[in-house]
Amino acid sequence: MAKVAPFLVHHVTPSPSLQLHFSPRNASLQFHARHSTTSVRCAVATPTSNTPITNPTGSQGEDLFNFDRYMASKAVTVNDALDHALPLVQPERLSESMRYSLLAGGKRVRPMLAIAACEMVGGDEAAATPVACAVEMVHTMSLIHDDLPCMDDDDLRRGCPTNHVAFSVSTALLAGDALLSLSFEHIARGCAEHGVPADRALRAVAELANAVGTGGLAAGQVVDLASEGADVGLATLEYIHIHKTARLLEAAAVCGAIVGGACEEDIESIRRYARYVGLLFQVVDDVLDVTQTSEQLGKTAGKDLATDKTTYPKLMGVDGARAYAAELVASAEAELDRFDHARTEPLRHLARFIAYRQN
Ligand code: GRG
Repeated sequence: MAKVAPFLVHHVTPSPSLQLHFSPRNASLQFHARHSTTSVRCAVATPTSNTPITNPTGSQGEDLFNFDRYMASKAVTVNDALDHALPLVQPERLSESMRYSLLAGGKRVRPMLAIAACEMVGGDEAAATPVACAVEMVHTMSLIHDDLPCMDDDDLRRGCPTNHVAFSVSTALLAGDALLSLSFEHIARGCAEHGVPADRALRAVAELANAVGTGGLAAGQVVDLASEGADVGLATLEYIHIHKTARLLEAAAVCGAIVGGACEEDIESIRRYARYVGLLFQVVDDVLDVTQTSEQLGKTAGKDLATDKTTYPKLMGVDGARAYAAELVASAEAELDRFDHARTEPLRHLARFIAYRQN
């Protein structure tokens, strides 16, 4: 039924030689951003012995580039911009519900991808912020909908009751819908305000729209739901995750590159980088589900096992999934070799951050 993306086929068998064991880096960071009505707390967790894959170089702290500081500064920018993008308006129940999930302190990985890609190709943070926020709005919508009783039926997200538990199923559904439409409005208005040429804004809208619908989230979710209880193989699993997870990360990076004025070759390298990172994200997510607690994850842990869901650890074993993740980091970083090395630091570190994250 489903096809594995051609450029990923050679990764299906993980290489045992990549199962390296070095000390993980030991860095942690917490920061708070105070918003008009909502307190947002984001944390970069300190790796523990349950690290999904270990960092073979430990290099995140060794060079001059400080990824923790970069990430914290971008998250503050994005949280402030999201706060301003979504004021409390009438009817308050709808915007409260949207703000509840949007400002609930996610890792902001997708916005950071957009901004870092834009900066790597010579654009600036301000130009990328509207698309970065738009992608986070889409991501938040997908989380709200994913948690609904008709989908995953979850009651814990980012350590808090899910949107439909805190509000109601109908309000959560509408909050998701409203976030989706706000995302496109935000690109149109925000790009114009920041002097992003209209043709770039239009291209970013098309890229993001494709990642939401038949080219991404909705397609992946449909195949995922249809696969429940079935004996799913690696090709279908890869299809689901490339669409459900990787495509939105890809759109984030590509939209950042587009508004930053990248050439076609650079956009395509960034697309491949982000797709590897997106798949990596899901492989790590699957490993975390079986190695971390609900408290550490801020969502229900062990759910994949409990529901007998097909995951990378189930198909490859936990060590096999870790080795596959290590290969994906290497492939992602290789896509950055064509760019000036210093400018690639944020995206290289971001790939490693996703690989070694704890939640
Ligand atoms: C309504 C058109 C339409 C589409 C929605 C529900 C759905 C279709 C798709 C589900 C997509 C989904 C929830 C995929 C999982 C992606 C994923 C790994 C989420 C976790 O991302 P993190 O770890 O979360 O970045 P935080 O909380 O840090 O933002």
